[in-house]
Amino acid sequence: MNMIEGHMAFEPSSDIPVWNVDPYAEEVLLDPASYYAELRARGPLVYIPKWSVLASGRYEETREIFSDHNRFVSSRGVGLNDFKYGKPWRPPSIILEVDPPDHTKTRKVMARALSPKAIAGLKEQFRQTAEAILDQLIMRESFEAVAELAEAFPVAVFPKAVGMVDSDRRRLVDYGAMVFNALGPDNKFRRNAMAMAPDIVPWITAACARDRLTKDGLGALIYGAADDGEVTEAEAAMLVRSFLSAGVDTTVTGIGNALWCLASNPDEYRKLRADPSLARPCFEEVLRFTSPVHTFARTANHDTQVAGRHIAEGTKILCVLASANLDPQKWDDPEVFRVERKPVGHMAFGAGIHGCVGQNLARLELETVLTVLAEKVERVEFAGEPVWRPNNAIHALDHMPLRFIAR
Ligand code: HEM
Ligand code: OVM
Repeated sequence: MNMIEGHMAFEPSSDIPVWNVDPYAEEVLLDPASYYAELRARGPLVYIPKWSVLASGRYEETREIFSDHNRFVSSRGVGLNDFKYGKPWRPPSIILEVDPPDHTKTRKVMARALSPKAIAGLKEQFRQTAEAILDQLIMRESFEAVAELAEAFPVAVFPKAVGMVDSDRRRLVDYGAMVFNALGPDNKFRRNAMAMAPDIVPWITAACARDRLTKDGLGALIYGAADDGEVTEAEAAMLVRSFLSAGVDTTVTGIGNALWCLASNPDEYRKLRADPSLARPCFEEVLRFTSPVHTFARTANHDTQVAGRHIAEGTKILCVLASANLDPQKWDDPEVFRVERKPVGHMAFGAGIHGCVGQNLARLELETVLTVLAEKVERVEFAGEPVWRPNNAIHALDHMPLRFIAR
């Protein structure tokens, strides 16, 4: 068997166009717009020989693939490696990287811990933290918004919400970078991230233990499900690991990308400032426009078809969520950022049974930051060039000098 990046290499059906592109090349990850546009233009599915994968960049088919967990499974990994053939870099997630019936039980426990009711009590703490951070940034001539706001806010509120007794900002952020880079090929981004594993993985694993969590946090709700016999003690630790895998880098990226959207579109910021109740729709538009997770993969578990094209068992399909969110067949003027758009049906949180279980918490974080921003800040301006950070699955800023002009 001819393997490539841990999955079976294959010849595509003759009606699928072949495109010699590397979606994981640095220049594509840094500035993906033309890759997305050409991917959509070439067809509903394209074959990329470099990694022997299909890619789906149109809205309709990306949604179809994500919505059918029977044909397009997650248990063989949601990156390039097919877990049927190789050992994953870490024990697989027991929610993200499983199918029903395994998924059903863990999803229920996580959904309860992240329900609107469970997170309602976090609101006041989130607001106070956002106010304190923004009050201090407004006093500055300029600041580096990725470290000082996009990272600072989630790292201040999220580990505390989970109930972690000792948090470590650098390790939490770097673990997210590892988890998401690991979904791509064995390129320099993945290798650089994996080099941090010996330091970070043992720290993360230890941080998930019951006795390292307070009794009043989201982590304790997961261990409560272990007490009730819904999951085992070991499964509870794995679900807390899912919080730490999925809950930091995603919201860090969401805040950074939101600030980038608003600094780039001053007229749109003016609308948010005039009506802070737009914070929620503004965040949804940020998600559509700059999807923090640009790509998740699925594996065809049987021979099947999409858009009439044959797909063989074992085929890896890159589902390019960021491209689906810019598809002109679905969205009017997709390349225009509009805070009032209300982009119902965007794919930035996925779709179907694996759709982001943390989305209520992500929305609470972003809504709080954007509301306080609109209340306190007259204008958001670049104070230097924003620089993006290449990652095999995340589209995030590396640094972005900003200036806040107080109201
Ligand atoms: C799943 C995006 C925040 C926890 C997902 C998926 C996406 C996503 C696209 C679907 C994965 C798939 O179908 O393979 C995002 C974005 C976020 C965010 C863009 C922030 C802006 C969070 C937060 C948490 C979280 C704050 C935890 C508190 C999870 C978990 C899953 C998931 C555990 C797996 C759900 C399942 O497989 O059933 N997220 N996420 N996410 N997310 Fe989020
Ligand atoms: C996890 C997880 C969930 C969502 C996203 C993610 C790839 C990881 O359960 O570990 O990052």
